[in-house]
Amino acid sequence: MTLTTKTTKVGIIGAGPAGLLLSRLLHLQGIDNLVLERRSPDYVLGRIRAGVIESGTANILREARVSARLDTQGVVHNGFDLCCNETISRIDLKGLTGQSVIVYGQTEITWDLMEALTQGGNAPIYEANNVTIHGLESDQPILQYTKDGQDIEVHCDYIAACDGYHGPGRQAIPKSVLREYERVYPFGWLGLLCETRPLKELMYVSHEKGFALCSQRSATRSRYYIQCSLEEKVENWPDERFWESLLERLPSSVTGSLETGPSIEKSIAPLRSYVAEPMRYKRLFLAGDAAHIVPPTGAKGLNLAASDAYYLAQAISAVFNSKNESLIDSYSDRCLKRIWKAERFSWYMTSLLHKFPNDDLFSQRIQGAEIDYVANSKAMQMALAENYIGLPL
Ligand code: FAS
Ligand code: PHB
Repeated sequence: MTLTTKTTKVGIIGAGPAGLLLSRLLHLQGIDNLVLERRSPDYVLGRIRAGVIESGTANILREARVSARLDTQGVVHNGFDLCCNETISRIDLKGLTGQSVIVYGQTEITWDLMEALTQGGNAPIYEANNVTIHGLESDQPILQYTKDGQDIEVHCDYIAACDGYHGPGRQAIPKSVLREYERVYPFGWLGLLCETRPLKELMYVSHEKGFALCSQRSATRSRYYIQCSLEEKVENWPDERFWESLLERLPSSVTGSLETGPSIEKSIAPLRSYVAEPMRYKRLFLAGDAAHIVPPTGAKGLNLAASDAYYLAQAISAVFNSKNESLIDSYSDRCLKRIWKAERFSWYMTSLLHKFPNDDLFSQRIQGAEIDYVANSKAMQMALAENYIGLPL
């Protein structure tokens, strides 16, 4: 079989938010790049994930000139509710920080980025199989892949592994170099998407039966989650059982007005905190879930993927456009400072609001006192709010 050879400045693995955004930002800086995605565009768009966009992320998307739908269809949220039993405490994001978040689905951001790349003549290569990384010890690392029966290799100046938690990028860093930090939570989230009118604002609930979250995608599309055990299977959760479990966890002032309806998507996601350091090895860079995972309780996953892509695009642009390597040398440390603060906040929100099966009575009392403290302390609510809207880039 003949081998086809291509060259590019930046070879990007993965067409999720990190890879697509990095490709778009580099393209706008006139830096040639190529995205290799193993799945089809429909498969990537079919993954239902994040929903809360930090103001910093919205500004990055504006800089990438992909924010037209975000700015017209995204729903600005000035606060959210924290509930425990029948007590509802509103965290007034706007009043406490002067900033808001935007509710706009990750699927829509992915679509906006795919559309912009295609319009710009830089569409990802989808269904690129068996992507492997070679020559990392050289100045011209190589990505190899197969497509339509063809073996292709891409000679790159840099490789960006935006290939998520299970991708090959992180595996290419020698074990002697890589440091991994992990916390696996003893529960997951069962999520349901439906075409119903959502609650006015997001509602995070701590309940003896477990955590619940009422979120949304638009004025007519809602997203709900309930904490579930890791042994659960989505096929054992008909819609009726999901609604019953959700409603019993919500305050009675809400259950009467919550509109239920048939699910259009249902899935279970395990929760973990994970960080891989460093996020650079020679000419290989990690960005997004390839380097870190947060439990979704803090709504940080997608936003961290965006800030990694933003920092990496800045760093690579400085090399090619200003012959300045300082940003690329500090990329990993710069990302990790932000990542670890988001890991802390996501761990805190998860520890605050979920039922931990093996918690002793003392831990349960401490958790109750923490929730009560947050509900009654402006200082604690300010700390929550400044993390939720996103720490400065
Ligand atoms: P992604 O995983 O999105 O993208 C990686 C891409 O690389 C994928 O398209 C994959 O197909 C591709 N790839 C992998 N291996 C490859 C290979 N060998 N060759 C080529 N391509 C390859 N975050 C929130 O903020 N809120 C949420 O509610 C939330 N819910 C989530 C639910 C689930 C089930 C999961 C898994 C994550 C959730 N997240 C949530 C986090 C999520 O939004 C991620 O942070 C975000 O998708 C990260 O984007 P990427 O880093 O681009 O990784
Ligand atoms: C969502 O809408 O999917 C969502 C919102 C807030 C979170 C997690 C998920 O903290």
